[in-house]
Amino acid sequence: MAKLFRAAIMGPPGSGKGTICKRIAQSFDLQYLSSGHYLRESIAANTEAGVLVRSYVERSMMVPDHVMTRLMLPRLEQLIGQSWLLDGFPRTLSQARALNSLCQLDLVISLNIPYETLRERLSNRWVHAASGRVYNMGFNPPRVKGKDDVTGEALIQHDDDKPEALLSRLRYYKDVAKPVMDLYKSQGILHAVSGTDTDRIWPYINSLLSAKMHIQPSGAFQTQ
Ligand code: G5P
Repeated sequence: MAKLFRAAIMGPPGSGKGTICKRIAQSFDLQYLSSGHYLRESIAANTEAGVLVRSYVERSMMVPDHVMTRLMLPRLEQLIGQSWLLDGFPRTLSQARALNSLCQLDLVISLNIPYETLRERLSNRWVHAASGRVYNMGFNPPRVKGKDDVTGEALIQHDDDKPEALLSRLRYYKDVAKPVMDLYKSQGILHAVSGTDTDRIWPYINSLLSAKMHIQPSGAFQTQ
């Protein structure tokens, strides 16, 4: 019977987690769960939890651990018996411990991208506010400048993608991520990947995952 494979991607804002996760999910047929996506979904639903979440996300602050675990763990519980890939969760030691109590990860990829690259990418990032679709004026520009490809609505730029805000976000990310990475290092499942281009990092990640999984002709896969 195919063994389950569970992985997570960690990395600072703008490191390309979302871009790489979409490629992994497509190439390896994994269920893909993005914490940012679920947060935006709860904001759009305008529930009590969504209003609380909005107050953090709008200020580029980390959403409290108990809110995050309540958002993510039930979704993972529904995927018992399936393989999946997490983007943006866990981000803190408390979230990692909560996840550990539910299941053990097989692989954690940490994206190590230089600050200058992050700054340049995020200052070129434009988003479609309603859907969360992300564009980059150099890497993946919209078909029509300033407009969302699907709806044609105007794209916006986040205030927190400005250099001053970005520097403090990155410092904060480093502080909270370190103990999480130490935990996964001690479990022998952490792989750090460094580089400046997603297209150059991708072949390495592709080989790493191929080495960890054995893809069957049907599209099912096994851990080695
Ligand atoms: P998110 O949505 O998880 P972030 O801030 O962690 O947001 P972000 O900024 O969306 O992550 P990313 O997913 O790492 O970045 O990167 P991406 O979107 O794929 O790529 C960034 C840009 O670079 C895009 O424009 C892309 O096209 C471009 N790009 C990619 N590769 C290349 C390349 O090779 N070259 C070039 N030139 N461009 C490239 O979370 C949102 C908020 O929710 C909260 C936090 O407040 C967070 O800020 N949150 C949590 N809070 C607490 N705990 C958690 N677990 C939380 N998860 C989310």
